Amino acid sequence: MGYSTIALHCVLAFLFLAIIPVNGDVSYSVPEEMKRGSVIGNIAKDLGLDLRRLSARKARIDAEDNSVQYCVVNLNTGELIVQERIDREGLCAKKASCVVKQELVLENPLELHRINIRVQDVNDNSPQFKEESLKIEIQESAVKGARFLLGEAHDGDIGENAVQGYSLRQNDNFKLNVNTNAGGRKYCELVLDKELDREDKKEIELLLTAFDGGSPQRSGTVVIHVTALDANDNVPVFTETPWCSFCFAGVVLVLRMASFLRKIHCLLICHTDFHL
Ligand SMILES: [Ca+2]
Ligand SMILES: [Ca+2]
Ligand SMILES: [Ca+2]
Ligand SMILES: [Ca+2]
Repeated sequence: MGYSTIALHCVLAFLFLAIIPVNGDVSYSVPEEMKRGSVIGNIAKDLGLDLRRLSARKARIDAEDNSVQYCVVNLNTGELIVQERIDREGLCAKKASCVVKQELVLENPLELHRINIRVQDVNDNSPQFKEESLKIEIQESAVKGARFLLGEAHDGDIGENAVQGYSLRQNDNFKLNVNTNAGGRKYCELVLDKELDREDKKEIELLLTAFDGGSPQRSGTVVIHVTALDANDNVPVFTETPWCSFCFAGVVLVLRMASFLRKIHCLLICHTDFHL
């Protein structure tokens, strides 16, 4: 195919698109995850179309740019009906605005209407930590006020439906400090409130909860295993055991016997000298 033929096709395609009348847009705002078969709105009514001619004009929904066709039009009622799952997180991730674009196509004469479906977030995700449990090792010599970063939980939802805060189950040694990073996300750290004593308690189990601001509220938890590492904070101390007591008594007895024998020996020598 030569360049001239391609150019001709391009021109024809352009002319074809140019002569399709694109009429007014229509917009709807719907919550994500509506059930299949749910009614988004009455598009025939909203566009002022003649309901009796929808079938004759072969009214149908097309997906713009060949993406998924999320809805269909009911030719009897003119209603726009959900056909595919509309998952805001899958479509738009963390974007603040999420719009699905579809088209209503009519024939005789050919007519297009753009449909913008604004997808509203629903609180259908709970905050989640990367791991089910965390392990932290802390020197028992760590001082009160020492901080240990815990990171953050993730929630696929946006706005109030995303993570709003954290809480730490009541315990003897730690408090929780919640900060906000440059991107506006909240993260937390453990703050040592009462110093550890490995000799008293080597292992401590904490429960950290992240919660969102949705309604109903959702939350996620992670167990934190804290291990107190040994510091050389004890001087050696002798302790009296039954065995040591026995040893000590034995030593005393031996010394006394030695003293007694020395006295006997002395008396014998003196006695011998007296007779000589
Ligand atoms: Ca969803
Ligand atoms: Ca959501
Ligand atoms: Ca959520
Ligand atoms: Ca120690």
